[in-house]
Amino acid sequence: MLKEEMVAALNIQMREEFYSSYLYLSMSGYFEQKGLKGFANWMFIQYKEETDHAVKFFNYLKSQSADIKLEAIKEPKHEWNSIPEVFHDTLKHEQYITSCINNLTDLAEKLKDRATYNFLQWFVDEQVEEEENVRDIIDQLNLIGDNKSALFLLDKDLSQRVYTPINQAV
Ligand code: OFO
Repeated sequence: MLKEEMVAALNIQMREEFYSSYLYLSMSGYFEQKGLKGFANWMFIQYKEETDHAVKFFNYLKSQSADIKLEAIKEPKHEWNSIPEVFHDTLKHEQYITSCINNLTDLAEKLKDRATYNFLQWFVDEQVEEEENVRDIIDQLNLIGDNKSALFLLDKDLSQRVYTPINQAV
């Protein structure tokens, strides 16, 4: 059985994952509006993955017969000044999520909650990959600069990203 402090923290993290999905859906809408279909596709898949992350927390809480509390999700930003700004916001957000996961891991250690500690390891690995993916896009955008043809090619490349559902089971 999970300790109350851990249940509360996991519920908060479930909300943060839903907020991530909300934020990336907002970014996808922004790119759609700009006619950047590939960027929009990349962000739309990001939205779906974040929803999967939230459901993974939901299922874990459920498996532990814990109290599930869906909290209000704040409104995400919906206007950006440039493509790089969107990805810098994305990286900043993912770094924040990494710090949340690390704090949860610390809490699991403090409470000697081995089950939750093990459950969180998937997210620890996932965050490394998430941050790396965003940094790669930022690097490409830096190389591209004002080159419209290169931007067109990157948009084409990002349109190839395909959604692969994660295993939501715990
Ligand atoms: Fe982006 O990994 Fe969940 O939030």
